Amino acid sequence: MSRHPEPDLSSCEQEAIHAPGSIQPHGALLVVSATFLNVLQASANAPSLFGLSMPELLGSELSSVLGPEQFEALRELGARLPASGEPVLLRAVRIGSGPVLNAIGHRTGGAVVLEFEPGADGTGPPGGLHSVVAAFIAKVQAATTVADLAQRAATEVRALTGFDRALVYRFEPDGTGVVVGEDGNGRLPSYRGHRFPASDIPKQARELYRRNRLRLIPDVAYVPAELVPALNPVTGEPVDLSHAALRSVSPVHVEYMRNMGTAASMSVSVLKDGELWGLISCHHHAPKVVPFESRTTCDILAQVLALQVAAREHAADYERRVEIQSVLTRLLAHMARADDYVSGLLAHPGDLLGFVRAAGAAVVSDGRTGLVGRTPGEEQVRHLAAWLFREQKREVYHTDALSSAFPPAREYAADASGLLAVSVSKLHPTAVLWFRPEVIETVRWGGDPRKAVEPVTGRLHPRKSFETWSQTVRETAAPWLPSEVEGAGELRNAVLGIVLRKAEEMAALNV
Ligand code: BLA
Repeated sequence: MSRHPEPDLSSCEQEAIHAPGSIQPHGALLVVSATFLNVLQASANAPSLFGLSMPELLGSELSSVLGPEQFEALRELGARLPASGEPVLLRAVRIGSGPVLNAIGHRTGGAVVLEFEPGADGTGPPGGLHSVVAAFIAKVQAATTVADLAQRAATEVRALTGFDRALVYRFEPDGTGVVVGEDGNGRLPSYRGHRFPASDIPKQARELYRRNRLRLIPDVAYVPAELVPALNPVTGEPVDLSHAALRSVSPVHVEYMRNMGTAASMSVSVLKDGELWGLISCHHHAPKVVPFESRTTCDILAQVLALQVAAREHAADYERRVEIQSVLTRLLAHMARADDYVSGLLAHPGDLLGFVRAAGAAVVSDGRTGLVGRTPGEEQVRHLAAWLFREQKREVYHTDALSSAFPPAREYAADASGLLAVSVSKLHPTAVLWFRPEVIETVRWGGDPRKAVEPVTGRLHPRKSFETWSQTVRETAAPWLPSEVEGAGELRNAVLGIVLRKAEEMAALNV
């Protein structure tokens, strides 16, 4: 089975999830003019909240809906809403004798979206939310690995929100996701270490989650409340709810959550260097609302996690680059001292292999093949190099699954599933090849990824079972790091310099 089984998702990715035209009804939403004066659109559940009929609500000025005092306060705060569209908790409001609600506002297009949702329940953590953040910063500084960081973040977010389970979910370069930290009370199954297909969170959802870092589904059994009228009367377009906390979620995802046996979820984006690194994803067996203040605190924790992850990854990358440069310097010296660079490289196997952490290496030059460490046979290496010269136009080639690109490599997959190769000269076929052995990996998936999507009558459906499904991945090696690939490129340039100089010397001698 191929390493990354992925079904065709084009129809998933096309759903306009940012503008569903409806909301989740645990709160109510008004789209008002930028001046705050007129109500342009209202969610179908807003009339009962405000004690007005829909025509009254839509025909009203906001001041008469909220009462003059609350209106003035909201308008003043609303005038300062950021143009970026970031939602802001404006203030608590009370409509008639109803409960206290949080009024949250943000700008979208030329309008303002006001959301009214259940407020703080008075059960915040002792010492306030800032003390949670301060304590978390101290804890993550003590963490030694990214897994440790992720674990602490999961524990903290669960402690803060009371969800049954909190997962830290990291995206891999191929779009799949791995649960790298988890905290739970045992009520929902554990997915620690499990991998999930890329299709579980399609492309446009990831893009949305990069722009808006938080989403909440308090009750998956909700009946959406439509916006009335469906189109914004000023623009004639559906209103963009990308930043709305109440945005109705994709029906496919609702089905996914039901299949998974979860009644409520919240997920917070973890952004590293502006990109979506992962999510902190929380679930509950029963409906659950998380107030704005706690959500914001979770967002801060997620960003602290991201900064710490970035700091550690950058430090590791820097260390590796320094190491590569020092080995490169030694390799250059070996080449300069030897009669020819091939012997210079081969005479110092420790450096040649350690340079890119390879188990074997080969230097192929003008029909000569030198091998060190764990490599395929000489004939096989020559055959492989000929393929590289013929098919691979790039000067630096790397793969962690050689047999997928070059099937004859199946024969020696145990020794060489990873290949990093630089071709120096086409004229006198010269190349340096590094090999990494096969690492047989057992991947535990959260459900069979070949059944990630079930195409039933026109619309795609998510899978029904999330039972662990183990896959044995063969003929792959530990991936090459960007610093190693770049280091190999630098070595190539140095060798090229030597080869050119030699060619010039030969030419001069011939004159
Ligand atoms: C959204 N999918 C999501 C979200 C998560 C997952 C966390 C964000 C919304 C939320 O916080 O609940 C996936 N949930 C997971 C994973 C785990 C989990 C991996 O608990 C692991 C433990 N989903 C499918 C298929 C499609 C799909 C086949 O399985 C498309 C055809 C779509 N998922 C989908 C869409 C969204 C989504 C469209 C966006 C929902 C929205 O924000 O409107």
